[in-house]
Amino acid sequence: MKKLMLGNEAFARGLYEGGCKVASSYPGTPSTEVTEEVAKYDEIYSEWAPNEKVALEVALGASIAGARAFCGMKHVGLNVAADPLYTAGYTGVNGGLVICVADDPGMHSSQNEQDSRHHAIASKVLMLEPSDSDEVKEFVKQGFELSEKFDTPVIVRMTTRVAHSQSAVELCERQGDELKAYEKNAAKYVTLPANARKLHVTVEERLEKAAQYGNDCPFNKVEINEGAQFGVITSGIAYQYSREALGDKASYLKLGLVNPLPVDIIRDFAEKYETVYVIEELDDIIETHCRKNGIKVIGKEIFSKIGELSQTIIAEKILGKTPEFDTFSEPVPVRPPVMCAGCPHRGLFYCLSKLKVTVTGDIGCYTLGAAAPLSAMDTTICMGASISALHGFNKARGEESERKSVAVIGDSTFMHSGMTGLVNIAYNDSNSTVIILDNSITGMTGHQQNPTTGKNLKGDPAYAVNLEALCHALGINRVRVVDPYNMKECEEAIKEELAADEASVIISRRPCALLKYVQHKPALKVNEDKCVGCKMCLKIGCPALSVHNGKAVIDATQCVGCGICTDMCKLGAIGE
Ligand SMILES: Cc1ncc(C[n+]2csc(CCOP(=O)(O)OP(=O)(O)O)c2C)c(N)n1
Repeated sequence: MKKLMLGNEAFARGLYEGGCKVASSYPGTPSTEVTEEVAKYDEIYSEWAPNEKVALEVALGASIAGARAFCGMKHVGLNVAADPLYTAGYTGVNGGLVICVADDPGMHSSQNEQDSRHHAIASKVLMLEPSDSDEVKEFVKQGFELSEKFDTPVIVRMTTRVAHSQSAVELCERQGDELKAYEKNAAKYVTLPANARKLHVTVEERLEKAAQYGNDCPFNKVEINEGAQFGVITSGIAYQYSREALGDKASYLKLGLVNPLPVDIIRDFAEKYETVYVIEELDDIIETHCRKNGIKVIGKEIFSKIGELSQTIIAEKILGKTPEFDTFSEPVPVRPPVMCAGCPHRGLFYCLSKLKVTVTGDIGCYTLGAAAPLSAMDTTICMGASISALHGFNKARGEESERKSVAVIGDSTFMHSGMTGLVNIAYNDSNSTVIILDNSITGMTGHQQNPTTGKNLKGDPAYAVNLEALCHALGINRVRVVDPYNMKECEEAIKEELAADEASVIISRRPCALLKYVQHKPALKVNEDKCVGCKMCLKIGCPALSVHNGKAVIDATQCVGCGICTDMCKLGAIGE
């Protein structure tokens, strides 16, 4: 039977069919749906871990115990999980271990554009790269076999377009879910230097063998077209773009096993053509491999390392012509991301903006506090960095900075990697003020549960971390809770904690306005007789508010009656 599936849904299907028993992940666009789909299969134990390092360690533990296991994340998540990854390459596996890493060329929803193939090369583990949903499912399934055959974790690299596009997938039965025997094997799993030195030799031998295997394996395919004018070496979504742009004018070497890269099959293919292009998104990894092996190719001298490729780019660069497409006659309006109407982060950010404090920010919906008109953020680096960067900022600039700087971090991000920064503040004694924006959900990635929300991945009741008690336990005496819909209370709390002579935490607590259980108030209305069109209400950047013909207007389809704009209007022109 065939079914139309998103790449991420097909990934989950591959895990199911491949006999996966344990899955542990941390959300991150564009990888999140893989684990959400896995949760629908009762045969697989699945969970959200607090971060990617924990998730990979859980999956590796399950693999060593003899189960086929999985762990999923976005590209930057692999940086967090890099520590266990690099050593997992040495220990190898027992049950097959498949890791999903989803790259985001074009940075649709990411803070950088790193190419995860570098991690596969550096950690010396195998990497597969599929180019449509059916291939995703097959590669994941076969990834377990490959993992067990070569005794290594196998990373399946997704990119936004593969993860979030649909194509037909052939459904098969589940197989391979028998638990393997676990036998204590310290030489393999205890990476003391004496063991690790031997394991490193094994790793190098394994890579050699896998590169040989790549010359004749189901993942790497040659497609010869009679009369082709040139050859194209490609992988992943770039293969689809190339096929569409160049059709039968080219022959193709489509690489699915992208680490380690084979030599012979590439050389044999390249020898057939005078001109050979390497078409790959982001970095020049296949191209450099070719050059290293004396194979003449054209790559990044015509294609950029920045952003996504497309059919148009490939046609323009290689054929010198722009393909014609049917387009909408009206241009699609630009919709920059904004905090939603009723977002609990808004009131707090307005206070920070009004008080002109320096804000070391973090990653979540609240990063939008950096955008005008709130413009209340000075830094955003990576998850967790707000708290540690504030500490560094304060150590560098001393009391003058401690009195006017705060860190802001979401509840999920605090659980992910904020706690260690807070313990550092307590331990290394800076008078820093941290604001935890507790909206009771992982909002940015689409409402995943986390250890503070009281629910697990399946939505069942779970232990809920008490943030106040946790902050106390980490060494912070001053911990207080405010309601971000109450701007007066927020402003006073921020002023008091900045004036205090010790480190403090303010928990700004109100559930995300989009959560199903949140009851909304009726939409607010503007009293046109009182409104003078001063635009004070627009300073909070609410998408439900605009000014037409000199009067404020509230879009009743968006307004949830949070009342922040009511507080902004000194003339009392906004109310129920
Ligand atoms: C290392 C890493 N993993 C995952 C992500 C994807 N991501 C971006 S923000 C975020 C969490 C946001 O949740 P929270 O901190 O609760 O803030 P909210 O969006 O709810 O305001 C995640 C998982 C990322 N950017 N970096």
